[in-house]
Amino acid sequence: MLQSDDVIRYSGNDLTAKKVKELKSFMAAGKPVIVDERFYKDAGKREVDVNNARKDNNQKGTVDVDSQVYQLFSLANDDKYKNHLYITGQVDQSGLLSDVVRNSCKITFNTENGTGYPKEYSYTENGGAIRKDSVQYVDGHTLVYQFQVKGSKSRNYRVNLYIDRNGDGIYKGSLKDPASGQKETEQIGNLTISDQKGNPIQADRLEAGEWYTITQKLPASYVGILPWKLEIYDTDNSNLRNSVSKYCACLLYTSDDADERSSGDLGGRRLIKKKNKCGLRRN
Ligand SMILES: [Ca+2]
Repeated sequence: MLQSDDVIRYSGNDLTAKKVKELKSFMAAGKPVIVDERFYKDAGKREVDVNNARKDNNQKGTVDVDSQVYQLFSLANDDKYKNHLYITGQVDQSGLLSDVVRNSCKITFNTENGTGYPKEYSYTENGGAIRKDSVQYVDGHTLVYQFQVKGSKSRNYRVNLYIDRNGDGIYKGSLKDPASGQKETEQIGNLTISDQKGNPIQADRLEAGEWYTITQKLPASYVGILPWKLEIYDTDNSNLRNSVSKYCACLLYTSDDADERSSGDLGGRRLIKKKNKCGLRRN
């Protein structure tokens, strides 16, 4: 971050724009970010010790004005974030403590009988090739989740399910339907959710500590490796969220009672090793 006549700044020293965005979301959820006071001229005024020597030779501070960290550190004076951006030496202990213990939320799957989430895409290899008969597929073209929300009893939570159909690692993106030219979302709408007694539950009325089941039959066009993401968030503060992503695979869908597993060609064209099909990006 240092930049002056005798110091060269390498881009690797900076945060990425994505990381700054994540930290902003983190603070917006009421969580704390702590910054070293050496990056501020005066911690009391929370003024960034900016380096803009190209324009003003007196501005030879520690933080490059063009950097992403400058964007982050400047939030010390932004009304939306300043209460959650702490500067060492000036830390409000009680505020920090309440930020640290602030209620967050978490998805917990039922792992007792292995039905907490759809069967994971897996296979065994034979001489470097995928053995077709070893590939694990989801039964009945239906994704089933059994999960609990860990969170606060006084809050409501919403659940969303996404499938990364174009395999770009981004679950909220949209892609064009080649037939209609229309953009479609990767979010699965109208989730079928029930509580432990089997009563239907709306997606935004989930409560902490209760068990829920999602049983979602996928459209026939959902074939091959399907990376999914199950996400929950606090309906009062959508920045308080948690998600889990995994892979599953669906065979070409013909009919409810067809024994799809025995059909040799089905889905085989799209059997691609995970590392080739899907990048490491996550959102
Ligand atoms: Ca995508």
